[in-house]
Order: sequence, then C-alpha cells, then structure tokens
Amino acid sequence: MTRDTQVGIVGAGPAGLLLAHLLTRAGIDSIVIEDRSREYVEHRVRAGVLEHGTVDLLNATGVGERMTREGLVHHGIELLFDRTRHRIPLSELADGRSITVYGQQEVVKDLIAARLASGGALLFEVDDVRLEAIDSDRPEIHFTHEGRAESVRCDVIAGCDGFHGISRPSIPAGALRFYQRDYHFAWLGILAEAAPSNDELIYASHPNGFALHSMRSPSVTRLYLQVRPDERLEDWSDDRIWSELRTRLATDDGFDLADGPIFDRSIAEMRGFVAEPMQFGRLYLAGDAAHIVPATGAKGLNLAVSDVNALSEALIEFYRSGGTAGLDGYSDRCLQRVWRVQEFSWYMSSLLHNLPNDDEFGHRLQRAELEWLVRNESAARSLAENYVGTPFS
Ligand code: FAS
Ligand code: PHB
Repeated sequence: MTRDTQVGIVGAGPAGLLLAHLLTRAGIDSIVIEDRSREYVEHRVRAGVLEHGTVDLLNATGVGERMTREGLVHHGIELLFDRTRHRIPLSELADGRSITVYGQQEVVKDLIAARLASGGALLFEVDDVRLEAIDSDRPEIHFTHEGRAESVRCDVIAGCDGFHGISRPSIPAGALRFYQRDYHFAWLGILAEAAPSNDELIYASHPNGFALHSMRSPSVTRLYLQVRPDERLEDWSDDRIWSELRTRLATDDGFDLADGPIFDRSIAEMRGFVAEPMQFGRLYLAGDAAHIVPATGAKGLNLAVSDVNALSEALIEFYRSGGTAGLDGYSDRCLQRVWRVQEFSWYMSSLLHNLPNDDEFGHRLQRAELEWLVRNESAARSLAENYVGTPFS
C-alpha cells in the first residue's frame, strides 16, 4: 500500500514524535514510522534533564501537563571535589532560567499519547526501512509492516532515527563530512528504588573517576559511574556499584548516599559526533541521527528538541508561503547550536572525568578550573547559562 503525506518521519524518539506534534498543530500532515514496539520505546531509559527552552516548548504546545505535575524543577546543581560540595545557583546566574528533571521515556509517553489522540499516523514495529529518491521533490520511504510491503510518498523526509538509524547512511558517501571525538570512557548508569539523597544533581570529580547523583522522582534515584569503555556489566555486582558510588560521592559534610534495589542498569560509551550538513536533498536529519554528545552536559535530548523546533518552523514557512529560506538555512542554524553544545559537553567531560593518558599536570589543571568555577561568578555564570540552555535562536 502507498500512502501520500506531506512529511515522512523516520523514528519515534523525542525528535520524531515532537516534530510530528508541532506539524500537526500547524495543520501539516505527517506519518511516523518506528521499528521498535510502543512498549519498548516507552520504557527505554535515557536522558532525564530538560533545559528551560525544552520545558517551555512542551508546555506551549500542550504536552507539558504531566511534566509540570511530576517533573522536578531545579535551580542549581552541585560540584563535588576534594570531599566538598559547591553549589552553582543556575537560576540566579542565568536570568531565572531552570532545568526540569523528568525522564525521557516520560516525554516519549506524553508525545505518543498526544499523537494517538490527534489521530495522526504512527506505525510501530516496521521493518526493512529504506529511503528512495531523497534528492527528488517526492521522496519515498519503503518498509514492511505486519508482513505487508508499504510505502510513503512525501515532500520531505525527516530522519529522526538516531545514531544507528538508516537515514544518515541513506545519504550518498561524500555528501556529508563527519567529525568524531572518542572520550575513551563510558558511564555505568543505574536506576534504584531509593529516595534521592540530595535535592539537586551532584557532579563529582574523584581520583577513582567521575560520578553523578541524579534522580527521576521522590522515590527513584539515577546514578552514574565513569568506567572504562570495555567494562562489562556482569563485573559490577550491586555491592560493588554502591561501594564505588559511596567512595566517589563521599563528603565531609555528612552527605549520606541512600541505596535501594537496582531495577535498571546499562553502560553507555561517551563520544562526540557531528554530521555536516544535516540535510541532503529533501532528507533533513535531526537529533542523534546527526549528532551525539557525551551525557555530561545533559544535552542530547535537548539538542534533538531544538533541531525539530527549527525544522518545524522551516516546514511551516514552506507550506504557508512556499518560502524555502528556513529549509535552506536549517542545517547552518542547527549546527551553530550543535557546536556550542559540543564544546560545553567537551568542557564538562574534560573537567569532571579522569581522562585516559592524563598526567598529574592535567589533574592540576582540572582542579584549577574547578576552583575557579566555584570562586569566580563569571565562570559559574557561563556554566549556568550553557547548562540551563540558551533560548532557541
Ligand atoms: P532516539 O535514538 O531517541 O530515537 C530514534 C528512534 O528511531 C528510536 O525509537 C529508534 O528505535 C528508531 N529507529 C532507529 N532505526 C530505525 C529505522 N531503521 N526505522 C524506524 N525507526 C528507527 N542524554 C542525556 O542527556 N542523558 C542521558 O543519560 C542519556 N543517556 C543516553 C543513553 C543512551 C544509551 C543513548 C543512546 C543516549 C543517551 N542520551 C542521554 C542521549 C539521548 O537522550 C538522545 O540524545 C536522544 O534519545 C535523541 O533523541 P532522538 O534523536 O529522537 O533519537
Ligand atoms: C540523568 O538524570 O539521566 C542525567 C542527568 C545529568 C546528566 C546526564 C544524565 O548530565
């Protein structure tokens, strides 16, 4: 069966679902196809920090109600080194802007509910997806669904299928330039049934490596440990995880890390990646399909949101006035923010992790920057403004 639509969207992650939502609100038709099940995408544990601009966009477009009810608004973060915590007052330093802690899978659940309520097309568990005629004005998406061969004909394809999707590889070799930075460390992340041990996130720099105390709700804690990229989960018993977390999050101010049953664990390698341009013909890449950042700056999800905000504005201009300035400028507009965020994520990663092959001189430089951050307001303000996110340009 062949379906005709205006925008074909590959991938039902935050980028694809939010784009479909923004287009539907503007009366633009779209079809979203996803190769995993609804159950899988609604329970996939990933990011948890929403920038101020992301929160505003979700609220302004009518999908922020549960986020506002269940999300945790934070006005600061803490940096921990030499057993001492230092608070960075984000909102004081960044014009009152804040972050909201709300799981990515909750954002995905809210967007899927909105999509189904709008009656918009959303197909799960598709297979054999391939893109054709992406440099024509009527590109096509071919796939199988429930055993039947299907295709979508559209004006534009939005490649929102993540780093391992088929959109980016569908672009002819040589048409894109790739920029990659391997950080040679990974994060072991857990979710535990334990009340968070602090009201705000704690980013810890420790001789054993980085650690992060985050959360998902008043009863669920999210914690991360820097590990080697080749580390295996089976080598980390619950006891070993908790004892290493206690070591790296130890302070002299009586902070005590509460533990509890671990119900989710994963290891994610940290890297920086950018594909330029984020467009080829009528195929527009958004989110992880075009760029990856290490999670230290909590930017992955938020960058995907800013991409589709820009793409939806460009498509609304295209369908309302026929103007293509927005579409032609989409890649440059996004890449400006992508490289700002890459730099901030590199800065936070280099500041807080034990970098392989780093020497004592390097450790002293990290210490000097940490001490400068907690002593100098302009340095702290720069971190705060980047962390809460600058307004979408
Ligand atoms: P996504 O990867 O979320 O979504 C792409 C969708 O496309 C998926 O549903 C996928 O199943 C689908 N898809 C793939 N191939 C397809 C095909 N051929 N056909 C149809 N559909 C296809 N960020 C943080 O800030 N904090 C974190 O702790 C954090 N943890 C992360 C852990 C992991 C393992 C990963 C990979 C990322 C993490 N991130 C984190 C970053 C994360 O939040 C991403 O930036 C965010 O998911 C990007 O959203 P999308 O671009 O929508 O891509
Ligand atoms: C998370 O809560 O998952 C989280 C928070 C901050 C980060 C990365 C991940 O920098």
